[in-house]
Amino acid sequence: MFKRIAFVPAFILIWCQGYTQISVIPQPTEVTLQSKADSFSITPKTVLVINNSSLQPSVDFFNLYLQEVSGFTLKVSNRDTGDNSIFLTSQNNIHGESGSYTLDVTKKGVTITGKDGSGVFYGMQTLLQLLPVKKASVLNIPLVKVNDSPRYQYRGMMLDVSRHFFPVEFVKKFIDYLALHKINYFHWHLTEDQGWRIEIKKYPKLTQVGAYRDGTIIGHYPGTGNDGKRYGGYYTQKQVKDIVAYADKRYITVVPEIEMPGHSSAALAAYPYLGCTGGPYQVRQTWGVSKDVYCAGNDSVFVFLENVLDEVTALFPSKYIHIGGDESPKDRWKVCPKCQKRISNQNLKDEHELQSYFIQRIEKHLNSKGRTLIGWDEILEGGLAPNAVVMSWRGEKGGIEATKQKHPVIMTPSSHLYFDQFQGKRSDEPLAIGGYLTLEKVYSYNPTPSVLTTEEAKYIKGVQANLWTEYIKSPEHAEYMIMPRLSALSEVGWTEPQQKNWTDFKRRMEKQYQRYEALDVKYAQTVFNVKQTIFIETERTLATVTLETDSFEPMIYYTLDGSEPTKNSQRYTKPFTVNKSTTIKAANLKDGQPVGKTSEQQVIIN
Ligand code: TNX
Repeated sequence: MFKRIAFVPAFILIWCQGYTQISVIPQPTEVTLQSKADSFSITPKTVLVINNSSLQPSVDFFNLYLQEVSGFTLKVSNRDTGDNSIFLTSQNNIHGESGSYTLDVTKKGVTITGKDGSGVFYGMQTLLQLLPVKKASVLNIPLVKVNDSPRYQYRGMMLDVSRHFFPVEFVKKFIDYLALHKINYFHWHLTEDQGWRIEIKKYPKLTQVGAYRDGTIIGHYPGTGNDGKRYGGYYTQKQVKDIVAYADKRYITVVPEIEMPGHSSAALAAYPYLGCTGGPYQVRQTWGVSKDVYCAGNDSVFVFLENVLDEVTALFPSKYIHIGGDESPKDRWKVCPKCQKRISNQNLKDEHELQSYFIQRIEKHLNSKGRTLIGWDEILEGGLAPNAVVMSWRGEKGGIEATKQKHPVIMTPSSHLYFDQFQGKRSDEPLAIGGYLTLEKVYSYNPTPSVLTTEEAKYIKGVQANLWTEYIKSPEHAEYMIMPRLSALSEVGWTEPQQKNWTDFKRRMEKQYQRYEALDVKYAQTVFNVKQTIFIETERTLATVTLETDSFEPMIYYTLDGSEPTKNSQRYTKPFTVNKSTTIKAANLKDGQPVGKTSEQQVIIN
């Protein structure tokens, strides 16, 4: 972080900047601070220079950010005007994979050299993080040299827009957040039991019928009733194209997910012939898993899905197309004459092999269009489709198995990367699906399991976090769930393990919170809450109390008499013991004021 030292020589107050450490997230491969005192000043006179119009998206993003955080923009030129410029160029001899870059800040100017367009973009993201976070017309940045390369080529984040619908404006904001974190895949979960969200011209009822439900359960599943309110929405193909182009300018590929054979109630409600029983079906109003799925014995289901996928591939240039594949019960298939006939005609062993037949048939179609199928790890059951990519969500088991079968894998285990879980103590947090996923736990994740051989490890293509939205109804709540955990994800996907360090990450996050605030992000402040860990001895005569937060160098104060902690209370420095029953109240104070929530815990001693 930057330190400001004030001194007063002869009547004039001069602020001199002293740089000690910088705070870039994700942590780059190599950062060298060239000077503790000198800096380069970006002013409204500084010029952005690009020698190739393909780099325009990087300067456009730079100016959008600068306008938002600092209140001005820079002129863009295609000629180097000498000093006081930020020069962006791409050269494929830069060391490392796609996305690699070098950044060089001298007293005279800045040079960003990317391996490719995305490398330039990421170099520019790093430069944005060197800016002071406040409105000013002179922005001093430290003289640094950065060499940087991503660890994985797939760094993703998923948004479920089906359980709850999010407007185009928010989807774009979400994409901006990914861009700021050097994340390059936006997995867009577009179809579900509770809503079909993408216009398909050939099947208008998918959105006329499938995009709306007549109510939603109240509270946590199974709920305390139904609100009876019609709910829904969808994206037109025009909006989809606009979002794909928006993401493309941020070097983000949008991977659409069209769920099959399960999680398809909305499509069945629109076209009941797609199910085994012929319906009627309902756009689901509760969460969980439905037994009604696409019929695997009916050829017209494949005609339908292939037509849908043809419209989808026309909208999304992504090489990857996600077809879901998760949580598809076999109940209907077991008693469906058409499904049973398919099993015998195709010499399949059981319904798992029927699912594998289903996915392989879809894969053939996608492959014929030059696309690669991604599925959740259930697609392993009954045999993996020959060219499929596996997204491992039920832990790492499926992912590990897929690497042994030489299939590419994206790790997204629910244990570490499901951002729909509570990020702090349940009573302090908004309703969530369950679980407990702190910033530290996300940060600790290593997508390449240590049990893999070097050869197997090559199949781990990357990592993704998911935001399922059963309990997330508003953009503000979605922001709260992803921020700050997205910052931890970015470092998990980008930074080599030997460069990662939890304490230093917490230090760098202090600056990141300021950036969030400058961008008006409604981030969760749970990291500032004091967590109490109490260890009670077997005889219950003594308890050891540890107080900590997920923030850097907290100032924790506590009381044992039930009163609110203030700066005059006991300052916590190390674990302490109590030998009688008491209530421990602890708070994290910044400039004497509490940050985060005060925590309270009762200890019973015999
Ligand atoms: C499982 S993850 C699901 C989703 C739910 C999620 C809730 C996956 C492939 N399926 O349908 O929303 O759990 O955490």
